[in-house]
Amino acid sequence: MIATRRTVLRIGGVILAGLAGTASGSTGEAAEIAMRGNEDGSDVWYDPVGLHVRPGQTIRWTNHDAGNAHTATAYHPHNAGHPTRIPQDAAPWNSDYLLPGESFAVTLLVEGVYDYFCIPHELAGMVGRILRGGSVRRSQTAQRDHRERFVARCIS
Ligand SMILES: [Cu+2]
Repeated sequence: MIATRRTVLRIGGVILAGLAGTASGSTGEAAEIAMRGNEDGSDVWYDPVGLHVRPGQTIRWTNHDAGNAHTATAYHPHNAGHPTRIPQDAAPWNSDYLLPGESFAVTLLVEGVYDYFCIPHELAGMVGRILRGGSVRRSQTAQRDHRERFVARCIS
């Protein structure tokens, strides 16, 4: 059997539903990222292109572009041999193709910077970045350690 593009997309949708389920149990309101494109399809982008999320916060991409299918795919060797641009211990994700109106969600367990791309539109510049923050207490500890190191360097 030759899989048509539509069949592949439909299979993608089913896998998607399973993956979206893994996002349950997270806390707080989901952070929304829209997949957009202009009317003639000459420009495509994530909106916002950069995003800060709190620990446990779910990130949800939704395709608001009536003219294109898009993906949200982590920069990682598991995704078509791309370089790793997510934290070392973090799990890569790939939404697969989202048709207009479809959504995909993840919750990032490891703090750090995550870069991701759209498979068919990476070279058109459809890329995004997420900063998954740490806890406020951790951040305060890191700040204090940094200040102490800075002071120690200044007085030595
Ligand atoms: Cu795209």
